[in-house]
Amino acid sequence: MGMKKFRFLTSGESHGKCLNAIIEGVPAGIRIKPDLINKDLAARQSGYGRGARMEIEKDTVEIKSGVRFGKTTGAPICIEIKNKDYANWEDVMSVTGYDYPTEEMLKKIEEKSFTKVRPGHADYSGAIKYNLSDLRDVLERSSARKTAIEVAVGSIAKQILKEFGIMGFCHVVQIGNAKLDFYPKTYTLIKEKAEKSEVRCADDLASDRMKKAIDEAGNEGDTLGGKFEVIYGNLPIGLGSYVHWDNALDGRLAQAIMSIPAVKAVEIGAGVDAAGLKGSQMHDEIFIGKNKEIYRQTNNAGGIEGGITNGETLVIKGTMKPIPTMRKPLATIDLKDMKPAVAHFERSDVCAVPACAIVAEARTAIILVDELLSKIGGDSLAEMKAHYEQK
Ligand code: EPS
Repeated sequence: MGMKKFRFLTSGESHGKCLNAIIEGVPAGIRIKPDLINKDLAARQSGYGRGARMEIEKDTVEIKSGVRFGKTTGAPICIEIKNKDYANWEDVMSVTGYDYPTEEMLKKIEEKSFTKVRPGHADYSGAIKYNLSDLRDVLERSSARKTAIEVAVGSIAKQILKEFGIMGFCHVVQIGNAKLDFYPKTYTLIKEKAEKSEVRCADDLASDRMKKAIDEAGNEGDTLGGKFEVIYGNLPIGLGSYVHWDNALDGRLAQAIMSIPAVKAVEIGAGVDAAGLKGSQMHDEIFIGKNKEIYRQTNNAGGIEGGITNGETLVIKGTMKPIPTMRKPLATIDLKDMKPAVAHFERSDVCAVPACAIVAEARTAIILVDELLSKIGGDSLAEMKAHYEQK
């Protein structure tokens, strides 16, 4: 995606040494708290239905450059998360070949190679695109493990946004067929309740139904998808643009969230329900209060009109498909001999919707901070704040 001001690249494999990122465009003077990054990383790891890998890892960030005495200096920031599981994969994920491999090493490498493609994963198209014969090479980078470092980048973006009072959260509204029917009245309540739930859902009864659905799917060797919401409040009016399609904020957010592994749909505000509404039901009427303040009573636009923030709360929904790595045998082909086969299974999650919501919250922050920096500019927090006052 064409980022404008806040740019970053990540690298790393699921079972390689580490995941890392270099971030550029962070103004000087921003206080970066590693504890807040680690809190987001822990949130991404949590959630009922996660697999055994999450018991091995305890994702923590190491800031390697660009921060001094707790504050950004304006230099690029390098961050790293170590894969604890690498200790069990050193031979299989070795960067160099072996001149004298032991029998044991060869056995391990062979054991971890696979050619039976998992329908729904990147295996088949990835092997053909990159001309790879061992699907291990596709799995390692296509794995959702890489979203850990994206959450760390997003956490830094969130710390910049917080300087301007812009805050967000996410919550789960559906897992399988279990839905959140009754929303707590305020966003504060939704956030508080969701953070206490094992499935990040703001209603206890719905949480129980979701957990039950996960148990049932897990017992059958199956997996479940679902739906989540990302909410950001206190946004200034004017982020995004109607002038060119690639600058429309709804378009940029949709791209950022659609490209999270397993996401199949993104909605803003009323989203797909807009199809059945009349114009008079859909559009959020504008009123002026006693003190000349402008307010609305509805937010079907989800905080964006004409591709631009309109000062209302940003509401995005994302839909995640069920994870394609599953114990239940799926018909497929073996690329080794092009014969029918049963798909490869490697330990996996039954459901990762709560984790996906955390990734979406992080990616939203990345787009919002990029838009904020593009709008107001500034090489330091002080300069940004001065510009923000004048906006
Ligand atoms: C993940 C780590 C992975 C998977 C999961 C997400 O770890 P491992 O493959 O070692 O079990 O648990 O990835 C997938 C299910 C997938 O299909 O990509 C993580 O850190 O989020």
